[in-house]
Amino acid sequence: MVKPLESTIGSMPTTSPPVLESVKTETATHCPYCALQCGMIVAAGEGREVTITPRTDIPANAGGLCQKGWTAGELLTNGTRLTTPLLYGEPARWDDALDHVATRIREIQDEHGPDAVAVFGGGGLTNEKAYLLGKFARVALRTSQIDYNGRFCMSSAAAASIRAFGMDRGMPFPITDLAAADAILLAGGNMAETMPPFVRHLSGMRERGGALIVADPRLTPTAKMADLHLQLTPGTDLALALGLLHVALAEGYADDDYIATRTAGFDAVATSIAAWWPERVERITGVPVAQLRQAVHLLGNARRAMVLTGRGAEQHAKGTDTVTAFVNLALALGLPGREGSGYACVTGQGNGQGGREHGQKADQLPGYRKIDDPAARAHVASVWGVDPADLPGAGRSAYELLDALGTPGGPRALLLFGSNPLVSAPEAGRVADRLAALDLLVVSDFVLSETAAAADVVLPTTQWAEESGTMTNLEGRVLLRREAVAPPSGVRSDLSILSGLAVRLGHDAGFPADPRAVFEELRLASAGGAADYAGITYERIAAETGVFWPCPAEDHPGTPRPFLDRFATPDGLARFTAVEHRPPEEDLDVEYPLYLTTGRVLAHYQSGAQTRRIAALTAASPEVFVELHPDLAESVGVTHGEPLRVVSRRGATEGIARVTGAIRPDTVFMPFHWPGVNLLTNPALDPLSRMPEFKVCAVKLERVA
Ligand SMILES: Nc1nc2c(c(=O)[nH]1)N[C@H]1C(S)=C(S)[C@@H](COP(=O)(O)OP(=O)(O)OC[C@H]3O[C@@H](n4cnc5c(=O)[nH]c(N)nc54)[C@H](O)[C@@H]3O)O[C@H]1N2
Ligand SMILES: Nc1nc2c(c(=O)[nH]1)N[C@H]1C(S)=C(S)[C@@H](COP(=O)(O)OP(=O)(O)OC[C@H]3O[C@@H](n4cnc5c(=O)[nH]c(N)nc54)[C@H](O)[C@@H]3O)O[C@H]1N2
Ligand code: SF4
Ligand SMILES: [Mo]
Repeated sequence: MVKPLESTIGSMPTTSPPVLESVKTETATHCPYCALQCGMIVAAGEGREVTITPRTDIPANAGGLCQKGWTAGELLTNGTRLTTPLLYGEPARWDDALDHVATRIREIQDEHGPDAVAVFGGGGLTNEKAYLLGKFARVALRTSQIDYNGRFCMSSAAAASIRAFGMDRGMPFPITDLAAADAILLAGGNMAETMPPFVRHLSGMRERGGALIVADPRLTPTAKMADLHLQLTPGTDLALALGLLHVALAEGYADDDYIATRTAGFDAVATSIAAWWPERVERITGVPVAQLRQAVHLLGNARRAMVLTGRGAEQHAKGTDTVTAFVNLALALGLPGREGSGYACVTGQGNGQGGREHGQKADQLPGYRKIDDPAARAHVASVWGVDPADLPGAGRSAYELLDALGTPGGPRALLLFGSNPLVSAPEAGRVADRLAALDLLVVSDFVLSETAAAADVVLPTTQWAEESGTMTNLEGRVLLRREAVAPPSGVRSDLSILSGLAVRLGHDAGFPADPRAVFEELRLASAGGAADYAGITYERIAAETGVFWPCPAEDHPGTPRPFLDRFATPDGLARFTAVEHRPPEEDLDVEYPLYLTTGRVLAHYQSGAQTRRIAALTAASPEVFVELHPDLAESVGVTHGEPLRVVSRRGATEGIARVTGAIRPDTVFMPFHWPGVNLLTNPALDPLSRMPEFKVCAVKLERVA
């Protein structure tokens, strides 16, 4: 038994599934989790049990999956799955739940105005959902108050890419280019745990003799693979990048022809870099001068080189300037826009790239258009059949939105799709207070996440393998996620929820629940924008294993490497921008003498809402831990495996001490997959991207009696 859509998977090699008692339907689709969007085949039989095998036709994973991917099927059958709407904690009928939400929205907006209702989305939502959510906010709610968790993810890299290249295609080349490079500098990424199949591209490069340089305060599994590990102090990447550029210029590695013909603004940066001599950079970053030089030699002597950033470098109140400094280095070496070389941000969430393009951002309309651009408003309004003057303007960024909830003048209702901010937002204790101050909190989810548990109305939704839609992976390749099993009875898709609410708010048309219909409209709305999907169809995606945007017409091949001839700036030149290093927003002092940095472990995903419900993953990684150096452990008087309290100015939490020489003695690391860690983090925001400072704040340690 083969589903109709299967006839369109083209050259996909059908790997034979394990011997099965009954005939299974095989569906070629993608992983529910991260931005690598590994291709997988989901084989489903009579019940809802599925077997997952990796696809070999998707270059990003080429036959690989990580533990989260292999075990993703459990999400479908998990006993913790939501199947009934909850109205103030009680099971409710769908009509009653949706009627209640619509009535309360009307009442709240009548009393306080359209902006009293806010929407929060997620980078895990399909393009169709992200698009319809943005349209729902602007057209059905007429609110400006919409933003999403991508603000917490790659927004600094996005802002820096737009500043330098005029466009934000996180990785502006196919991922397979990595293996052909001769040197790669990875600042603040731990792909061996966050995207394990990505590692094959890095090791492919190393097997060819290429060099990997990793900047991380911890000797991570990724840093262990590296030829050179720069174990910098948290929050000092900006100084590091300035120092590398200083050495590169001083030692004659600047690509003068490239700088002259493909860039603007170099002179100001060259002047600003003069004071960043290596000894000064060593003092700030802790990276020895010899290693700074070695890194520059490896990059500068490479025929093809790449500079990559991950969240470690980006999630800072100076994240945009930090990425800009790395981009300046890449530009000086002549890398971006050259085949086989370049700068890339390694995007995180499943649809982290597509989710930032189609209008769930506070300042954005579909196609990566700016909401304050009159031409963009006119185009999108015409697709939506509304008056451009009726479209709201820009709203608050994610943290500012959460922080304003229930305050005088702030939103009084929040509709949340695809995020668990009670666990994942900075200074989460404050966010909990703000959510509690709302008149109405509505959460759509398929599990009772911490945030859903605090909601007035919970709407149980379909998940990855139970619905179709497009996802744009970290390369900018638009992929098709296909329905592989029928959803359990009682749940509705996010699109159907939006559609049902829109009808109740007086919009009988314009909010289809069918993903394909939404995608057809998205194509029109994005046409002519930076992220142009006009030429992409579900059939093409299936036949071509994905299409790279921009793709303005059906006979256009798509754009794997958008910057080869020119950058997306008005004059086609990339921009250097002079930036200055500054210390973390909250630096060390006598009372809080240690840096806390946060991040991920292999077995868990994000707030843990999904992976903490999967037995194999909780067995692999059962509890929150505090990674600390043996010297520090000794001075605190704690041994490996003992509980430990970590305290910041904003809150306190506990974890099990994990004593290891792999971390700097002045730094502790905690994963944020469990509630508690974000009680500590600092919500200081980057002035441009509004990214919070997740990666560095000051803490002290206390023994637990
Ligand atoms: N297993 C797993 N995989 C995931 C996810 C997950 O939750 N779990 N989430 C996905 C998402 S949304 C994202 S955004 C990506 C994130 O992918 P990564 O960016 O690889 O993940 P992080 O662990 O947040 O941070 C990477 C590294 O930054 C280091 N770091 C901390 N502070 C600093 C600093 O100041 N400077 C530098 N240079 N490094 C620092 C940390 O030690 C850590 O090893 O992963 C995706 N993949
Ligand atoms: N301290 C610290 N905090 C961080 C970070 C860090 O490095 N350190 N990283 C930040 C980053 S990079 C990110 S991306 C955020 C992520 O943090 P969150 O935004 O909380 O992301 P998830 O945990 O993936 O939450 C997604 C929720 O939506 C549900 N869900 C998944 N798919 C769908 C869907 O299609 N529809 C609906 N309705 N629901 C869905 C899931 O079950 C889950 O409950 O965390 C940020 N917070
Ligand atoms: S690397 Fe990411 S996309 Fe691939 S299997 Fe793991 S979680 Fe899924
Ligand atoms: Mo992320």
